[in-house]
Amino acid sequence: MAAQQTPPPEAGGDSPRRIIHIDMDAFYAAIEQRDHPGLRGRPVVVGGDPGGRGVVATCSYEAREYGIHSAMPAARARRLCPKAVFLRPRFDAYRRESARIFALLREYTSLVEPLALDEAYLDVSGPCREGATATGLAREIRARVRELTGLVASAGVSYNKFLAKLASDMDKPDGLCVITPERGPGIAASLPVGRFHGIGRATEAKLRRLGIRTGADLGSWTVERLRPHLGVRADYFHQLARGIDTRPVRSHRLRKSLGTETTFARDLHDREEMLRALEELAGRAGASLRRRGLEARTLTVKVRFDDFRLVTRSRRGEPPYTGEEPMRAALDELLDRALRPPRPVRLLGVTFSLLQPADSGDANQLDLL
Ligand code: DCP
Ligand code: MG
Repeated sequence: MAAQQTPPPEAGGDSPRRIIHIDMDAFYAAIEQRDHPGLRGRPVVVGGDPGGRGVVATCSYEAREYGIHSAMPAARARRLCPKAVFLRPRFDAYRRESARIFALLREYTSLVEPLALDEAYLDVSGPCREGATATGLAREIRARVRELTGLVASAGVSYNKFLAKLASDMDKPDGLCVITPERGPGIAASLPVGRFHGIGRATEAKLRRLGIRTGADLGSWTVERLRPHLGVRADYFHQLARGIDTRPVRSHRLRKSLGTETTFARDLHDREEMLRALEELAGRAGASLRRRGLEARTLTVKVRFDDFRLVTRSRRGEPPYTGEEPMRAALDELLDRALRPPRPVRLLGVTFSLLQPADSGDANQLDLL
């Protein structure tokens, strides 16, 4: 009942935390438009070769009006908007801007958690500055980022990470949105579960089959009933549905690996089909690698067979994997080594590990990670 909803009693005592989520607008594309004034106001797509099999890393908001978005094949983007300007990424420039932005964020608190080159959580619950509200700080950060870099940051302010990130997306681009403890539970309740942190397409489809579409639907189930469907994550999602998220902001989050996997509704028998699935998984994992400005020394393919036997096969990349390169040959080799002997497959996964900053050696970049 809405009338009975009180602000969530989150960990950390009676006073709610104050979290800011910063996310730069069209980050790579905005840097290109800033550095090449002729591109301002025009559809700009940054990514792979539209003549080949490249994908879109990001695009300017002008390009988004044509339906272009991240992770789409660049060839398709060009069909949607032939007059768009296609550029290859200049990672050095993006990393340099990122380092400057993070240095600025750290003036406000040491509790800065990077999520990507252009994205971070700040916990400003502590004594940041006498009398400053989190919203006031977010406003100031946005103004200073613009002054320092000529780029636009959107910000979300709330009492936890989940809602702060949601908020930064709400008024994008050039947005500042605040979700108060009074509004949080209602917003979480009305949210489609696909927007929840950690609920991907597969989980979303599974929940839909159970008749769960929104946070309110999810919250109306008990954790015990959800557990068979969501496993260990049932509690976490159940809390999100009520606007509760106790994850702390971690300033030194050292990632060891990055990967993604999927369990198929029906076992795969066809090798070509397996290879295509692996390519898709590698594409997604590669995008997270690029977003974080990382490269990986090792690529691992994970296969679970219909008899539940699990096999992993790895290989080293020389030079390291950046998430940019065609993966088919490497995946083909790993699949070959895993399928001995061949059997139907119920799960496939791709993981990048032994991560390092792309073109390492930059102290600021190491700091960012
Ligand atoms: N990126 C990428 N591949 C993806 C997604 C993103 O290479 N599949 C890169 C390019 C983006 C940067 O990471 O500029 C930041 O990602 P965001 O999701 O924050 O996207 P943008 O900053 O470009 O746009 P916005 O945040 O305004 O939606
Ligand atoms: Mg962004």
